[in-house]
Amino acid sequence: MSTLAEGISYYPDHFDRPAQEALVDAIRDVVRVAPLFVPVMPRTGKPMHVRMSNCGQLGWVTDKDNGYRYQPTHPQTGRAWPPIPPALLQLWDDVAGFDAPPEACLINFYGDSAKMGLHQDRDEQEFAAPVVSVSLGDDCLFRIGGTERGGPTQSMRLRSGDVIVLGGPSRLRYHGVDRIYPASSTLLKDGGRINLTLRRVSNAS
Ligand code: MD3
Ligand code: FE
Repeated sequence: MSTLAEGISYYPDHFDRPAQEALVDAIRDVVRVAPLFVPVMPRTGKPMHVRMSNCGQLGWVTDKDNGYRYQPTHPQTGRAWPPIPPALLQLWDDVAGFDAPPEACLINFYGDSAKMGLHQDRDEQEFAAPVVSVSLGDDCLFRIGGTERGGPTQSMRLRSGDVIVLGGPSRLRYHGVDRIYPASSTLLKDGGRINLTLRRVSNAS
């Protein structure tokens, strides 16, 4: 583990190849029940580049009319999200440093040309809990700034199996994904990148 800044712990190659394959299998089981959907931005209805799904008691969704929010059901099927796979609950216990378990696991799927603009994660009530991110598949160029829009940013390449924990004063930093490096990994047969983010949404205390 290396500390990249206050509240940012980086675990390069935390999951070995067999563990990555097991995670992909678990996520494939999730998306069979809770299919990937194309999220659209509030008001404009502009589609995002990634496709998304969730597992856990709550999932992050967005649409034109109702905006960003967490809800217990899939926006298209109306079904409850599948449970978070045990290996990811174990990861949270191992690295989050937060007592209460995660309630949501957001699944982002990036195709070769997908990216995600700089944004803050602030749809949760509980900012004391970190966000735990797992990268699977192709490498990406991840960018992180400060807590104000327009400040300086730093970039780093995230690789399959990497885990990064964003907490403390870094919890509200701007961040995004500038690009994917197509075919940089052989993990996903059809290419692309999966990012999993484990989140505590509600305030237990
Ligand atoms: C820094 N996902 O789902 S994960 C997101 O790779 C999101 O799909 C990106 O941003 C992805 O919201 C980045 C790393 C990450 C996640 C949450 C953060 C970095 C963060 C919260 C605060 C600061
Ligand atoms: Fe984010």
